Amino acid sequence: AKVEKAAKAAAATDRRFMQLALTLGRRGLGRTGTNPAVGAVLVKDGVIVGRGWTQDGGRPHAEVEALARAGEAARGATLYVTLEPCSHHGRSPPCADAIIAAGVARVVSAIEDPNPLVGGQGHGKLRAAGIAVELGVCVEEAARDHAGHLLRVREQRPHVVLKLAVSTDDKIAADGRKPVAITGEAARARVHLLRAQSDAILVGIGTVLADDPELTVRLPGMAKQSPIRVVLDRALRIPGDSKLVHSARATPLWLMASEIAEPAAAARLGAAGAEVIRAPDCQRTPGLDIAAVLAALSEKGVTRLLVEGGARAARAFVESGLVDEIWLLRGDKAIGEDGVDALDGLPLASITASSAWRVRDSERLGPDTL
Ligand code: AOF
Ligand code: ZN
Repeated sequence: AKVEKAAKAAAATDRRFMQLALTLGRRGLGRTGTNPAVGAVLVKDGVIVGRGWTQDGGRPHAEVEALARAGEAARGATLYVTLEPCSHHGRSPPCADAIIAAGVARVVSAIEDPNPLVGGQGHGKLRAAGIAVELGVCVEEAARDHAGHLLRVREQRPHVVLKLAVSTDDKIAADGRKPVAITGEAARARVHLLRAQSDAILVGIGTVLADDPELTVRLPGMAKQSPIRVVLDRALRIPGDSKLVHSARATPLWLMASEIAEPAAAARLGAAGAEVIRAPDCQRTPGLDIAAVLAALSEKGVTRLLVEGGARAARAFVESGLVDEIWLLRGDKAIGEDGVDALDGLPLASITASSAWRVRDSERLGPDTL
């Protein structure tokens, strides 16, 4: 019983330090390019001697950062890392080699890196060097944080989050698409944080024409963290004097267009700083082929995509079956029957009452609920 108790305590300690590593890794979300945002903690005799996370642009890697902080103290320490340390010579030398050279005694990692260049070989290398390796601590959390990387490698598409802000009666705008304030300040701040943690934000052209949004991150101290803005604009209808086009030189603007778009429009928008990306139209419903759009975005390095509306884009994504998470924000006011349905005629209950979806978390944000 004593042995069992000690093992339980050790497992709890491992989970606690892994949770810290996960928290550190999240600092990099939306900032590491195609690289996963990894977190690492070095612990010796119960004391944290080094912490690190994947740096802006994806390098240095988290482990190297933690090892640099720890210096000599890394010898004999335990490394907690949210993803298998790399074993390949990429744009940086393998983390596994650095871990071995530093004399780390034990490595606890959450999940394997599915990158075919790594895929178990990182752990293999460490074990071969006599390091105790333990895999599988906080698997679910790590898989969530690294969902963009996992899907990029396995399915060549980004992790897709759909944000919906609806009234009590499931509307997103008033009659005639007039925008109305649905949620309050706390919800707004949360959405901006979600934007900052994404590689790209996507909206449909209808939303651009109705709202003229800017789709940047407007949080104190985070102005530089605006993700790429993407518009589903198959016919290139975006106005040259829209806020998106105006700011295209400061923050990237990608326009997803099909072959029906005029080359002249593409040239004009390109000259204004936007990038036009061609994608095929959907065979079944009017609009672009969502799977093809996602493949194109993945190809260009997007791993975490936030879909922000409007109703048509939201419906197209839901119907594509390629939405991984929905952030459903519900305000405390009703809009009335003439308002615009959140999913363009598809009842919201087709999600909220469907067994294909489950509620993971819920939270109050001022007068609203998430
Ligand atoms: C790690 N630690 O913090 C991250 C890793 O091009 P490179 O050399 O930067 O390698 C990129 C790959 O390394 C990336 O696709 C993923 O498999 C892994 N990311 N690995 O050991 C880290 N971010
Ligand atoms: Zn590495």
